[in-house]
Amino acid sequence: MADVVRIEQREAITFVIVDNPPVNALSFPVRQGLWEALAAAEADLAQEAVVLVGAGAQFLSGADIREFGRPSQSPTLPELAVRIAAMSKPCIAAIRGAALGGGLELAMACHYRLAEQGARLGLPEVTLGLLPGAGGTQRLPRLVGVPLALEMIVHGAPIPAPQGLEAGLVDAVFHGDALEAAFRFVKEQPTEALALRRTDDRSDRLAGDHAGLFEAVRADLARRKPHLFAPQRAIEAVEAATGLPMADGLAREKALFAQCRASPQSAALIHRFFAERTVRKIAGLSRDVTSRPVTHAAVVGGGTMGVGIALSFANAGIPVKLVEVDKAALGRALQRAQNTYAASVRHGSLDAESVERRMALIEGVTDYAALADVDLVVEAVFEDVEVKRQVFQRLDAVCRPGAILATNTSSLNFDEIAAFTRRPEAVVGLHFFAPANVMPLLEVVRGARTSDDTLATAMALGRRLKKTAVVVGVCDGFVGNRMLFQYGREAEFLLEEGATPQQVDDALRRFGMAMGPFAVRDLSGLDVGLAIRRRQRAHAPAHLRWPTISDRLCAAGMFGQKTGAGYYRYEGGSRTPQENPDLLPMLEAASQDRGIERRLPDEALIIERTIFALINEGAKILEEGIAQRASDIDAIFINGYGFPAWRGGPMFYADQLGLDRVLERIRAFHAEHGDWWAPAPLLERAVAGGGTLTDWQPDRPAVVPKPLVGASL
Ligand code: 3H9
Repeated sequence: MADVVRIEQREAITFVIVDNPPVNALSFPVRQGLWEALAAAEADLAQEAVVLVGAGAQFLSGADIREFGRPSQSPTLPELAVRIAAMSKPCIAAIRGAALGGGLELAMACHYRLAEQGARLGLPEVTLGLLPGAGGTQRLPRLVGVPLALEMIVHGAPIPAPQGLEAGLVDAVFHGDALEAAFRFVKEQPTEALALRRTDDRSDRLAGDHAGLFEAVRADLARRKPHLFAPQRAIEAVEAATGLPMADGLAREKALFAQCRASPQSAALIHRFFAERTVRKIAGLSRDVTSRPVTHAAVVGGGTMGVGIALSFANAGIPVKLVEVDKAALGRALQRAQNTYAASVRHGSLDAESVERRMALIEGVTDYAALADVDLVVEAVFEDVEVKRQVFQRLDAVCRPGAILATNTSSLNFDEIAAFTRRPEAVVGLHFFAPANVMPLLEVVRGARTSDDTLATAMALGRRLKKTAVVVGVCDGFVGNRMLFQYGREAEFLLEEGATPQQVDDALRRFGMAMGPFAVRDLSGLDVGLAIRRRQRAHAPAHLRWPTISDRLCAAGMFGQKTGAGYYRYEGGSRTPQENPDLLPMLEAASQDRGIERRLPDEALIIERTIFALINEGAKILEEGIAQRASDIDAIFINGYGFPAWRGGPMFYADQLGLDRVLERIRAFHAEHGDWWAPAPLLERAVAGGGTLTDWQPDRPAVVPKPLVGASL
């Protein structure tokens, strides 16, 4: 038997222990080991019950996702679940940590389930573009009823053990050791032998007419997540449980699972799963590097961004000092924090007690001397290099040696900021995305002199703040904003050529973007980018032509939602975009200035012009070493820019489309629209060599900080 599964016996109980670090995924050797262990327990006449447990922190975290895409090997998970269900001796799952996907499916095939108080039980397959394929869609509704089963399977969120107990998913909740709890459970049963209580034979929780519920869930999904393939198939599978005998239901589940597994969405979502974990691997960082503890933090600047960052710390349980220039500004900042929490209470995502606890972690201060003992400070002041100089020099003077100084700059020269201090090795960029307490992305900027332990500390902090932290090198806009600039520029050019904001936004939303580019600009304020655009233009080659619509709107005082008009009009403080009648004359004037006749582009062209601009810039960023790998760029776009996860991110999407096709269009755009579209050499080479962006490996081991394009920005 494979040593990832071992057997221990205590009296007449066989414990089958899965020990497959790090998370007890059900890889082939585990399945094989389980199969053999079950057979051995069945054959041993002295043994009366079998307990399934996981060694380490998790019970079983589901199928080994790395095996998807390879031919399946018997015993498969569905076979194993059927084997467990048919055991002639009672099987008990004793769950500590996570019982997810195939892990919970095996537990549901068992005759009894016990869960530790803190355990989490779920079927998250839809997050991988799949549905539960080892009987989960048939057994969960039999145990907990159709409404909760649908909820868990269609949305994929795990439930805590106590809720599982209430719902009938588990039979008892325990504290402490799983083996001990299972032993006691068996011994304390009133009859000598536990009944073989098979989930498959149950139908009581399936009773009733659920047609209306299925239709409502279908319609809700179609409205809220219109692109997603797997959740709709998952509904069909659960529906089968209510109308078909077990064996037929399992067959239906198998067929629907196969459809999902073959879908491009599943490939993309699995890519996303690994991308979000691979970001933690920093090439060139010695294994000996350890992160420093961050027990006390500070944020300088109580604007929207600074407060959002302070809230992130408080949400993670880290005491944070919020620095403002005077009492009045501090009062406004703390009020902003309080208001944000009050909104969470209104929406039901936080209770008043948690708010009180978290607010108590935020201490407002106006004197930098209060920062003498903090471990890390995040600067979030106005984007002006002189202001930053003053802040960093003061921080450098008051903060203890070894304290990390981080900047949230999104557009200034990071290395220049680090050089304002006598500790550039302890300076790192922490580029949060607004609203910082909500958005899951954190770009961690590694400057020319950032030390390895500073970087490791920043990455570990990102994880504590529950962010997807991605290391990026220094350049104008880092990874995300630099790529977004190309995307936005093309979107604006499309307007000058004849499109309307609505048309472009709708096309990109149908493509799957969370919001269209013009709605985003109106939300963040067109004036925000004005200074950046001016600076970029001053340093760009003179022959490049720039779009003019944003500037025309700004000149007319239309900065977006905050002024009631921008690319759209917003009536009476509403956030609902309506056509802005003042825009059309600007669009016409821009077209006239360029001497072009306005014509509506088709949707495919809108997508290619914007998304391929992202891809081309992404390939340049990769080659420059600003991002470590293509999947890091994908993680950035999914977590920070509303790129559809089910397309896997822009780089994966390019690979899926075929890089030759992408390059052909980029070359055509280059010929038609000029140098903005100069094809990335990496793309040219990947096409010539038949490679993909996802598989591309840099020649050098780590993110190499690059000097900024142009002079000091
Ligand atoms: C399924 O079960 C299908 C069935 O219905 C039907 C089949 C027929 N496989 O997340 P972490 C790796 S679909 C392979 O940082 P944590 C992960 O890549 C499956 N590898 O840990 C990382 O590797 P590395 C349904 C996996 O403690 C390392 O483990 N199940 C798997 O923060 C640590 O991961 C799921 O979707 C896996 N299943 O969180 C559960 N899981 O160190 C997916 C993890 O090289 N897993 N790895 O970067 C999770 O949600 C979390 O990993 C878990 C632990 C909560 C378990």
